[in-house]
Amino acid sequence: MSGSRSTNPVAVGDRVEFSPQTDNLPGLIQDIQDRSNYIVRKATNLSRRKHVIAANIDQAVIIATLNLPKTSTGFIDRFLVTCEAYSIPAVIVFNKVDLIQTEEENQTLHELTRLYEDIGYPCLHVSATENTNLEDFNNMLSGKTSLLSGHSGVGKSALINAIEPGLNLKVQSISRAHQKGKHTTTFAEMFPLSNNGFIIDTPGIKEFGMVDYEPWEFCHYFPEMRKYFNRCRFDNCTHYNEPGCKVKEKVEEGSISLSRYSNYLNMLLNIDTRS
Ligand SMILES: Nc1nc2c(ncn2[C@@H]2O[C@H](COP(=O)(O)OP(=O)(O)OP(=O)(O)O)[C@@H](O)[C@H]2O)c(=O)[nH]1
Ligand SMILES: [Mg+2]
Ligand SMILES: [Zn+2]
Repeated sequence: MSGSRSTNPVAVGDRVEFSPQTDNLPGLIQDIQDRSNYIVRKATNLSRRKHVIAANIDQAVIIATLNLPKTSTGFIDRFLVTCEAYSIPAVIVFNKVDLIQTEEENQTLHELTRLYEDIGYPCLHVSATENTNLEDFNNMLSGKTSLLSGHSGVGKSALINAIEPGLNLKVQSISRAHQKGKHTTTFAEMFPLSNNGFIIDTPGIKEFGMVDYEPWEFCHYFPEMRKYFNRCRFDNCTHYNEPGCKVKEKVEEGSISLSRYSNYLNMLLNIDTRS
């Protein structure tokens, strides 16, 4: 693997040819099959080498919560953009619905669900502790390799345990659960499920690296904007402040959500300021 641009030759989810241990010799990975897709984290040193977090992923599942901790739409959209960039189908699972008490919170949950389902991202409402809709969650994962992600404390490990108790993953203690940003799961690990699926539990996606793109290509990662590509006055329109912009027109009309559009701009402008 010399000359590899990756810091790790083998990643979670890789399919390999393996010769088992013989005599006193350790087993050997002989070959790694081509990956259908993979996600990377930028290596921390200044070299351009990347760290492959996981490979051969059928779908990415973002676990989101409205409170304890609150998942922002900025976080959800960044995750979805990453999935689009890597061509990984994404679904959104809202966990801890048992904690939803007010009508306002309930309305927020349903508005978010409608927003993302209209764009094409399936959503589920579950509770790991109250056993709500866990059968749907289980079916969603059945027979597939799923990458599970979300802020620390949203209940990723609790949800896996709820559908696969035998795994007995470590779950944050109640006293710790209210502190944001404490990662109980510290590296990507893959677990087999009885439904013939596999799950890759990752420690948050903060560090996921993005692929390289030009600013005017960025709207490709927003399916509801992608369809207006080439409909603006300028071919290289970034839908920021150019005149004759179809996307901005759709935002004003209300058919593209303002929250998605502002998160788009935030991400776009960060690209511009990136050295
Ligand atoms: N009320 C409620 N609490 C939950 C639910 N799911 C998980 N929790 C609690 O939330 C806390 C965090 O759960 P974990 O499963 O450890 O969260 P995690 O996403 O795996 O966190 P990291 O491994 O740090 O990324 C624990 O105290 C769980 O008991 C739920 O549906 N409802
Ligand atoms: Mg965990
Ligand atoms: Zn435009």
